[in-house]
Amino acid sequence: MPQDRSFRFTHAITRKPAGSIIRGLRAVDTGSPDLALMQAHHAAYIATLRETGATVIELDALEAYPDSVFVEDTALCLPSGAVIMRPGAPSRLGEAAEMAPHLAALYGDIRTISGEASFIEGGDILMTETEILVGRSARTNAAGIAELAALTADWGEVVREVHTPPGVLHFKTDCSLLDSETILSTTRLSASGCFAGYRVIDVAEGEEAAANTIRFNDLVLMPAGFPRTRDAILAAGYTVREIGNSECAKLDGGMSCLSLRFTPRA
Ligand code: CIR
Repeated sequence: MPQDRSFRFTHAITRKPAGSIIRGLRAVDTGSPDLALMQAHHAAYIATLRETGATVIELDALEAYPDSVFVEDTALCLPSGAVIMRPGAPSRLGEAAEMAPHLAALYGDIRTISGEASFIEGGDILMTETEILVGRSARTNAAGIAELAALTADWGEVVREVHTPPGVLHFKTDCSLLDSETILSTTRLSASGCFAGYRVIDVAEGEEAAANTIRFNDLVLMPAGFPRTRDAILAAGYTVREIGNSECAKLDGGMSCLSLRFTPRA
């Protein structure tokens, strides 16, 4: 396995938010997202990824899929190849096939979750240096996880099934990787013991929405507005960039959802 595979990347793929985002899925209606503000936040996010030296591919908006800005859910990019997901939200199922050709153009080996009863979304998957943690959720089921494990076994991947806290959209809504041994997590998730063996930094109480960050090369991108969690990450020695996330948050989206991050292998 390449060293630091879980946070050092040469490439990212993003997709422009569509005007149809106002019809995007959300657990609780906290108001309609402002497309212009979301576009400004999205541009800042992409500029920050580029600041690390990475190539960022920006795909066109897909009006037919309101949630398609959240590209992370469509695929899992690994050192040996990419796996096309099978989103559990019916309105998002078609997004995966839209992503496949873009990854096929960069990767030599593309595999696809295809079982009729298998559902799995990238937001439920946390790749570390040594394993792939997959949280069962309302979007990801045991059949999807088993199929991912079978598809990636010959790449040397070890898949471990864990649980997403009740009422939480995705596993990674509540956690993120900061480096090869460190995970930022809400206490409601880490209390399950699923991060035994890792160093865990706690998200400040009341700032649970700050748990979804990304470590991308030398930077940690986190949503703006969570000063106590930001200070905890800074105190641990990371370089932080705060990105506006108010509009994506209305749709339960955060830092990880907005990109696929990878180092392609021919
Ligand atoms: C959804 O419910 O599918 C979108 N509104 C939000 C998806 C967020 N994706 C992610 O956390 N990976």
